[in-house]
Amino acid sequence: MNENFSALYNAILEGDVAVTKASVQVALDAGLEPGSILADGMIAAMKEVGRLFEEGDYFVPEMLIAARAMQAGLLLLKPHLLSSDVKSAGRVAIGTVKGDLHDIGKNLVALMLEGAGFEILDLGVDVAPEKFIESIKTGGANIVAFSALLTTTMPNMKTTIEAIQAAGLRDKVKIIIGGAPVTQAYADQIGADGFSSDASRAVSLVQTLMGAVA
Ligand code: B1M
Repeated sequence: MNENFSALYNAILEGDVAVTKASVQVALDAGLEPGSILADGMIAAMKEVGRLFEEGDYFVPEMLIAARAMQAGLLLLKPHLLSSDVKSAGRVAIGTVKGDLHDIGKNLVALMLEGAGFEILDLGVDVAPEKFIESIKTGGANIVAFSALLTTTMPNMKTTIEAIQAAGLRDKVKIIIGGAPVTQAYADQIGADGFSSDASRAVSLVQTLMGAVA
């Protein structure tokens, strides 16, 4: 753990919203880089939460309160991660696939894309294929992004691509996928146009693909 962020890290582990917010503010006031506060303080803590869950030391309620603290800290950090003078570079519909309720990673990807000038249609969590289809048909999405955190919900990425194909819309959009269990090999296997392992790589991926759809 990075010593600069021990208070923040521990506050997220304990799910303490007030201390998380205060620690983010202290780090910002000290001039620490927002990207580092996010990666070395906050995401590092969520990784540890996952490890504790795997070890059987944490259960779902602990994961849930840690996630709440993370979201509260992210809200404070958001304006510092976004740059203000960017024009719309395209429209991205993003959602966590059906059956999956994890949204922190998806929210981060949306935040980074927004910061890079993309318009975001955030479809939320547990998103059915029909909702992704609507985002293309009536929402005007150029790119559709799926997130999944569970090995059991990853197959819904494939189902959603098949539904988009069946609706005759596959050649209208680029589809990208991501989330902890997702890999480039899986993206290739299900016919997605791209995969990204993290939020900042998602930005360069979308920029490249927008070049391809523009
Ligand atoms: Co869940 N959970 N969870 N959980 N949870 C994991 C994912 C798990 C790995 C924990 C573990 O066992 N170590 C495990 C999944 C195992 C597996 O399938 N391989 C797990 C499990 C089992 C479950 C439940 C089944 C537990 C249960 O009920 N018994 C249950 C499922 C509920 C459901 O979805 N139907 C469940 C529930 C929950 C909570 C609701 C309590 C909570 C989520 C709250 C919320 O999201 N609002 C939760 C949490 C917090 C986690 C962990 C601890 C943290 C996830 C997180 O937010 N990480 C997680 C353990 C872990 O990930 N190590 C775990 C921080 C976030 C920034 O990272 O989401 O990976 P991540 O996003 C990254 C990249 O993946 C990527 O960019 C992001 C930023 O760089 N990325 C994309 C993500 N989406 C992308 C999309 C892109 C591109 C990149 O383009 C489209």
